[in-house]
Amino acid sequence: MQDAPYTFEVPGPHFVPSHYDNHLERRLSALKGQFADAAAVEAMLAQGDPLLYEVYDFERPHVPGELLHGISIVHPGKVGAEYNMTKGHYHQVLETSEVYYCLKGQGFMVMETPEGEWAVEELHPGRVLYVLPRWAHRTVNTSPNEDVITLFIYPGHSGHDYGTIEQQGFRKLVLEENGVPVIVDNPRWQSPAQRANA
Ligand code: S6P
Ligand code: ZN
Repeated sequence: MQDAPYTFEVPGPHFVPSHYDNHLERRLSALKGQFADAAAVEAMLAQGDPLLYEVYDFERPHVPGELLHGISIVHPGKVGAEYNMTKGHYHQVLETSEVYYCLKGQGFMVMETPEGEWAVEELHPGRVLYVLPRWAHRTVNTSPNEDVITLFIYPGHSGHDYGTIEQQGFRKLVLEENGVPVIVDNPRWQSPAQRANA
């Protein structure tokens, strides 16, 4: 871990940081239950386990006052009709936010709150997205053959809650229909009231 102010470069076209501490790779098998088309997941896994996205980040203490930061790279592709995407998560400390700056590609950030509000914002190079506290977030790559690359920054004590999204996914899915992205309801999703009565 650095003990003096530091800089790094993110040179195009690949935007891999000039140095970093951690490199995470997430493959389809890690998102198995997240894609709507289970048969398409199984058919793809029978042929291998494609790399969906990568994260490069810097080691900083997980405490208030620090800002965790790095580069997220979501590769293009689809699972059935659904575009490649990240797992998505709430922050464990719900009242923490995040800034994303899109460096490359076309995609969406799919977001929702525990109360069932939802939002989908487009990502394109040069666009900054502020994810408010309480909003779960997932990056989706709708580019035909380009990575979606973002710089992210969030508070050191945020933590991650993946379980809530793993259980039922996001309220909205991003699918390809007639060659264009469409936002549709996720049939697996339940409202807070439905969940309470389940
Ligand atoms: C962390 C931040 C990003 C994601 C990354 C991968 O709070 O939102 O660094 O970790 O985009 O997504 P995920 O959902 O697998 O963590
Ligand atoms: Zn986050």
